[in-house]
Amino acid sequence: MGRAAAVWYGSLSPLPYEILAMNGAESLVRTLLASGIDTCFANPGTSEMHFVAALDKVEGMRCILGLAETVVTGCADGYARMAAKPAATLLHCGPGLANGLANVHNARRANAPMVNIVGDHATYHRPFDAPLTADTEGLARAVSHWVRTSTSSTQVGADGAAAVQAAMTSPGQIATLILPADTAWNEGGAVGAPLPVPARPTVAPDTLGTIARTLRSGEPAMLILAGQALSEPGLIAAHRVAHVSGAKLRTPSQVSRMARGRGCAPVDRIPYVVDNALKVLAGTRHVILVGAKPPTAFFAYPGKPSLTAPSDAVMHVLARPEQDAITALEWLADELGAPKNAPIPDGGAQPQLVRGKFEPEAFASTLAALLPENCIVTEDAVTSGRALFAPTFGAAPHDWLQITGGAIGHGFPCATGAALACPGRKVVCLEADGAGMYTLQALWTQAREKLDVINVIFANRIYKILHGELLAVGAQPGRVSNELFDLARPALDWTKLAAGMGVEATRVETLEGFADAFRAAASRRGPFLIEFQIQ
Ligand SMILES: Cc1ncc(C[n+]2csc(CCOP(=O)(O)OP(=O)(O)O)c2C)c(N)n1
Repeated sequence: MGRAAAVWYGSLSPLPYEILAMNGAESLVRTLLASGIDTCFANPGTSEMHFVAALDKVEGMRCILGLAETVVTGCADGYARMAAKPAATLLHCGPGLANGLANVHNARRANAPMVNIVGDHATYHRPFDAPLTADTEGLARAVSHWVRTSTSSTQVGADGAAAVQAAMTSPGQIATLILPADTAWNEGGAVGAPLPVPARPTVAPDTLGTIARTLRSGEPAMLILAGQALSEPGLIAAHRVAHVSGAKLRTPSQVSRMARGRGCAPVDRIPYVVDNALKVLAGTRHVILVGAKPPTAFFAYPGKPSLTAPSDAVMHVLARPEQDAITALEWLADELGAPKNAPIPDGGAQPQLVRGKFEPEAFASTLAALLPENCIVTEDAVTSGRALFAPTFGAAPHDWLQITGGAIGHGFPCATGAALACPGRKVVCLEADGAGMYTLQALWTQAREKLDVINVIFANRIYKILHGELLAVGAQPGRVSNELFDLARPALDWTKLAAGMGVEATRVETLEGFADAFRAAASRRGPFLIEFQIQ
């Protein structure tokens, strides 16, 4: 292959080096690297072979194999939430993308940026309707903010740069680039220069003024905080607003990422159970959304409302998810005359280790006492996670990531991606056993990459939540429902499942056993799994 002058596509000036003549795949790898993407979670097939070969040829991209596509996409979500930039995923044709959709959906709900590269049949092969031919664009559109199919190797670099730009656009978007095999293997590739990312839009002064007046009225108000507002500066500013105005603070039932622990301003979430959510919001006259959506029940239940705020409450938008919520909150706090150092409420009593059987509150206190300083918690613990949020405010400082889109099977891959994004931090993955079975292959990736993750499995051997949901929708339990919600026949053995994927594991049955196992896992490096038999 002869040498050629660097070929650039885009408006920014080229990097000061010469690039060999290249195919489309190589131009894409170089484009991603030039745009700051250096991690690729992958599960490739034949149509992606040239992209894989390009990854071999070009240095700088960390490639991580996931043994199921929903592991790949869940890893990219966890990575993006912690790195605040996208990873690339590499997926195989429509079916590979389809396997990964559930966790792309969760990422989308978290406003996590993601660049999916989906290989597909060569353009001229598509009309023959070979077995893997699918409506790849259609599948991509269902979960992506931006979708493009490259049409020529000469365009692939520019398409890649546009995909990164779309993904990085506030508040973080899903960009899916479909790469027909011939656009990857044909020569003529040109590296796409990084495209400028639009700045976060600011909140209009009129909006700020209106909300300041509303808060001055003294009528009962609640700020619902999400996204950027749940970062440390966002929470401090929100607390100043609450301190001076008397407004209440809450998060939605699920948070994509929240700074928490001792010294951090604690804000509890709106409960999942509709009746409890209605109680929390009762009496609120003004609901002020800060990067959040109007509070909505997770599901409809006969006779219960969809919206959980009082029907006569006025809905205000202080900041849309893509807007600069931190500056808006700080402005509001200053405008209302809040002291800069308004006291931050503490996170409650010092957490204590508790002994005995698993009980949600007792476990929460024990976990709070054990969480390592500066750890990252990923939570997909379903019913076992319901009591964890507030009692862990008094733990050591940490970040808390939750499943945001309700598609269970998020915790393991999210933890895996977060650990890759933050190699110096311990990750604690709280996973329900039913949810864990969707993506347990992520344990293998943790072992392979020697990631510092403590996985805690709540082994109740049942789809517990569904027993409650059955009654909540007004249906009656019976033989079939009991059978469909049962995971005990045969019993899942998580210590063996983990061992089979190279992750050391132990089983505990008491809180003191859990504390011992957790401390031991926290004192060493590498992945570990604790199966907490709770039933
Ligand atoms: C992708 C996906 N499939 C199915 C469901 C429906 N679903 C919700 S919770 C649940 C079972 C949860 O059981 P488990 O994870 O063991 O938690 P537990 O209820 O026992 O706390 C299922 C199947 C879902 N939310 N997402």
